[in-house]
Amino acid sequence: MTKTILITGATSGFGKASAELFVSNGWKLILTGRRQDRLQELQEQLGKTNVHIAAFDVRNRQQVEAMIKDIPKEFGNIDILLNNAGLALGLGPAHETDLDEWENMVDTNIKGLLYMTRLILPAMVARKTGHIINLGSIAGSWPYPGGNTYGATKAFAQQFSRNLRADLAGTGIRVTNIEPGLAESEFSIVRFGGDVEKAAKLYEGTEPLTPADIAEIIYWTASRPAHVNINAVEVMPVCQSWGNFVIDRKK
Ligand code: NDP
Ligand code: 8X3
Repeated sequence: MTKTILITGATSGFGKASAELFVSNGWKLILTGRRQDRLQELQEQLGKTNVHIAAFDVRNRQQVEAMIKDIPKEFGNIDILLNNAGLALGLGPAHETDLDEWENMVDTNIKGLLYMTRLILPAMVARKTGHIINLGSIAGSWPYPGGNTYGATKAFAQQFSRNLRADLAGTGIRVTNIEPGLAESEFSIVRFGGDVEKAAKLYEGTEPLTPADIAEIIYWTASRPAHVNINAVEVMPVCQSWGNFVIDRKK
């Protein structure tokens, strides 16, 4: 039977690359994000019969509830929820950041993920099959200057994924947390408030991960045999490692 994946944040980056990969492997897609025009383009590109689109904001619980109610019957059996929508805002030190930006990251990366998971899970448990795949980050395990709230939201995704596994023991539901490092998408453009040049500078002279790299890892975790649960995948580009710890040397 054709399987269905619901992807949050499908309008760009990892979500879009995952949509392209899953549909090419015969999956049906529910694609979401705030940018309706991009969702429509994707639907045109990937095929109307296999793709349902829904534009909404994951921070808005009522919109999430309405979206789930409106899923057409033929897309109703969701096999994978890919909780991918997320963002980082700013890279300043904690004492200088904008509190609204912190709140936005918490609302998107934590509360959005919670709304989606809590509302989709019961049907998976009832069917005794399903897979929740969350987008964490290396920032959820490893601190760096300016990572502050972003990293903490990804630590939430990591620990929530583990706790979900504990709750879901015996249900057949799988849970995976994907933890990428430096990857080039719209992520840094968003992080730097739309400053495309500043974002491009971050990747200068590096060979970052690509959205296609991450989509392949997501697809791999999803296509393991049903008795295999990949708990987490931490992945960096070869050019990145743990070399950025700050040492305050007294002169
Ligand atoms: P992009 O900025 O390219 O994509 C982010 C996606 O999230 C977009 O489709 C955006 O859609 C969606 N989104 C953001 N806010 C909301 C919201 N409030 N409601 C609904 N959708 C939203 O970034 P990436 O593809 O790189 O990032 C995807 C995930 O991976 C994020 O969770 C990110 O934190 C994580 N990640 C990214 C890394 C990187 O270096 N790129 C590394 C590790 C993790 P729209 O704007 O249309 O709403
Ligand atoms: C994004 C990767 O290293 O910028 O999650 O935090 S990093």
